Amino acid sequence: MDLEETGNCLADSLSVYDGADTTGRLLGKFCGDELPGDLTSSGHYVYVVFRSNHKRNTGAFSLNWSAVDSQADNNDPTARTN
Ligand SMILES: [Ca+2]
Repeated sequence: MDLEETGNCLADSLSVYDGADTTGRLLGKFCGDELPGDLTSSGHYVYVVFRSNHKRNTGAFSLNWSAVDSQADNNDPTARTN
């Protein structure tokens, strides 16, 4: 990840939402070159928004994703019956 870094990522940013659009919960908004930690969605949708302004081009970003078994992460026995 290498995006222009500004306060509050107002210039260039990568925003990740937990859902199928921007009405989902914001999991994080990122810029600069510091890698965010792992992000986990609550369901099978993640919405990613990349914004860039006309000033100062930097590198780029890439991302990897993988599916997790939600039941393996959930020790609540009542949730397993759903
Ligand atoms: Ca820029």
